[in-house]
Amino acid sequence: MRARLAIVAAGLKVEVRELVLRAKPAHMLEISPKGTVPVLWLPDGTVIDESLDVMRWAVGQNFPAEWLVPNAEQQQQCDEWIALLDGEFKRNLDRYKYPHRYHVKTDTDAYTCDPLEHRAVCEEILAQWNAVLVQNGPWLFGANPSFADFAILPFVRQFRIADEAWFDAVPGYDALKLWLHSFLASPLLEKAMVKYTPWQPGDTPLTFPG
Ligand SMILES: N[C@@H](CCC(=O)N[C@@H](CS)C(=O)NCC(=O)O)C(=O)O
Repeated sequence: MRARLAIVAAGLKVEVRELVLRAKPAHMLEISPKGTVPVLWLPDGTVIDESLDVMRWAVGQNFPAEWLVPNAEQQQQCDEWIALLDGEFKRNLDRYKYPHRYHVKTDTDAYTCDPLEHRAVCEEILAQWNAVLVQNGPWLFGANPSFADFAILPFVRQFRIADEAWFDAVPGYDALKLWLHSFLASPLLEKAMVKYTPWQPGDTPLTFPG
C-alpha cells in the first residue's frame, strides 16, 4: 500500500501484476526469491523488493509537489519513526491481528500469544505519534504531508481494521484519529486501493494507477 501511495503521489505509472500470496508467480520468485510483495522490476533489470525502497525510488523520480522536503533533523526523525514502525510496531501489530500464528511452545507450556498485550505495545507507540500530531498537526511535520506520514499511515489503518469498534470508541488519540480519517478519505488512498484480478502469464498489461 505504501509503495502504491508513493507511486501515485509522484505521478508515475507502472505496469501492475496483482498476485495471490499462496500462488506466487514463478517469475516473481526468480527475480525476488524472498517472495514478499511489493516487487518493482525496472526496465534495466533492477529489482526493488522492499516497500520503503519503492517509495524512495518513486519520490526520487519525481518528488510530490505538496510533500515536505525534510531538513536533516526531520530526515533523522523520519528514519527513527520508520525504524520504530517497521520493527516494534509491525511485530506487535502482527501478533495483535493474528495471535494464532504466534503459538508459543516451551518444554512445559504451549499457549497462543495474547493479542491485547501486543495491542497495548502498539498503543504506546501510537500515543507518541498522537503527541507529535497534537503539537504539529495535521501532518507529522506540520502543514504538508511527508514521506513519514505515508510510510506509517497504512499500518495505523491496519491497526484500526483489526478492531474498528474498539479503535473508534477508545478515548484519546484524537489528533491521530483525525490524521487517519483524513488519510482514509483522501483521493490518494482511493487511487492506491484499486483492486486487480491476479495476473497470469499472457495477460494484457495493466497500468497502475489506471
Ligand atoms: N519489509 C517488507 C515486508 C513485505 C511483506 O512482508 N509483505 C507481505 C505481504 S504484506 C508478504 O509479501 N508476505 C509474503 C507471504 O505472506 O507469503 C516490505 O515492506 O516490503
